[in-house]
Amino acid sequence: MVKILHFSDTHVSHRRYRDVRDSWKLDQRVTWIEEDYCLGFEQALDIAVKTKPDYLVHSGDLFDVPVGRNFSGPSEYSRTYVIKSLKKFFKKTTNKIPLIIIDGNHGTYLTRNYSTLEFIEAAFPENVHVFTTYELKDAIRNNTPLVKEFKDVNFYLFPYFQFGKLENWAKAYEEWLRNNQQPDPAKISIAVVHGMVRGLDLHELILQYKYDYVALGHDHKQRKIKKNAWQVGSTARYTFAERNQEKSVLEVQVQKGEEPIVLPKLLENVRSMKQIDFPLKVDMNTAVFEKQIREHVDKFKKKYNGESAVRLKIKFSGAVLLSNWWGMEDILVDIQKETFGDEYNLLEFRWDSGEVIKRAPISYQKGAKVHDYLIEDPVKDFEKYIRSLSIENEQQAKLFIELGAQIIEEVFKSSSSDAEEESD
Ligand SMILES: [Mn+2]
Repeated sequence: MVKILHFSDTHVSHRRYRDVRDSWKLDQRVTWIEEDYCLGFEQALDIAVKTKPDYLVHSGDLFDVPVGRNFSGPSEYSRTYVIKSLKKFFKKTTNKIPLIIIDGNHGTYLTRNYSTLEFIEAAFPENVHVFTTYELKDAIRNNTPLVKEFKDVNFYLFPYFQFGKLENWAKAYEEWLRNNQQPDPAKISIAVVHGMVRGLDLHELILQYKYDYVALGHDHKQRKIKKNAWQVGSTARYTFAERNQEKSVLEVQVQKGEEPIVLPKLLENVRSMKQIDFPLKVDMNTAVFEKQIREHVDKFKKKYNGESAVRLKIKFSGAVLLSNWWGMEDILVDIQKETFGDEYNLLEFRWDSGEVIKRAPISYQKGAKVHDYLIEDPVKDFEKYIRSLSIENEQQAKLFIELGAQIIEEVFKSSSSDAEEESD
């Protein structure tokens, strides 16, 4: 039997810049939110010290950045935190527990053959075994295995790769998988994978082969996929979709040819995230709106304390007059400013009106031209423009807005990482 401790999606160095209180945990060093992801990483290591696994396995997205076209790397604070935590961990466990880490979709430089995991391996060459996306690409090109062999166990590594995006990639990936990555029938065989969408970034064969355990990452919600395959989930809440999730890591006892015994180990210190669902009505005026928003927000009226402060989001639905909405947004900005004072225990205050139907006011319904818009936020401006045309068919209007947004995104695409709901 081998015992592993499985964790993933630590997203260390996740930082938020907009709609958050300007509040440092350590002055000019780290904010509370950035520290949350450091803590998630460290808590997992603390559990590993207690449970003493034979191997520690991280299924990807150790660092949050770089990601996609955002080329900024992890902060010096976070890098140092990771190195210090690992140093402590290896010391407490007398260098006996190897750490295996694969690349996720976060933490690698998209068009460059470099991963942020490399400096970790460089710091602990005896203890840390890193497998990067570009090593995977090399393995596919050269038709060679991506396997780490130990005396008692083989690890089959599957760093993040969207093989399903192109037909010839899918073919090459499957061929490589069949030739090189099949479990050894004589040895405990564990697959480590970053991916969740079958046929796109998670290959069906990985779930079909008789691995004794499949350690999955990428999905932030913990779930059992098959009796031998688990998504462990993230170590800290990341998007507001995770607001009600408890977080844990998995102790897994793996026996050759038997169903693994999987024991979740709860992470105790996880930041609270709350969402208020707020339906809007076309006849709602700004005074009523302000009163109702304040009633919701007043529930967080409590002396500010970074340790327990809440991340809050208001999710709007329904329909509203565009002219009223502009006033409502001004009110939200004012309330946001207030809640970032010391009388509210809030760390973040944001709102999402993406699904709200915004109807143009009468005065805007004639004579609008597209070049009057597209100034501040081209996507939002284009939506305002389409709304100003007062198209009766809502589906058609939405289609125009979506198409316009896609085109503008392509043309104006920024490298900002601060989109509200990012991918896992
Ligand atoms: Mn991911």
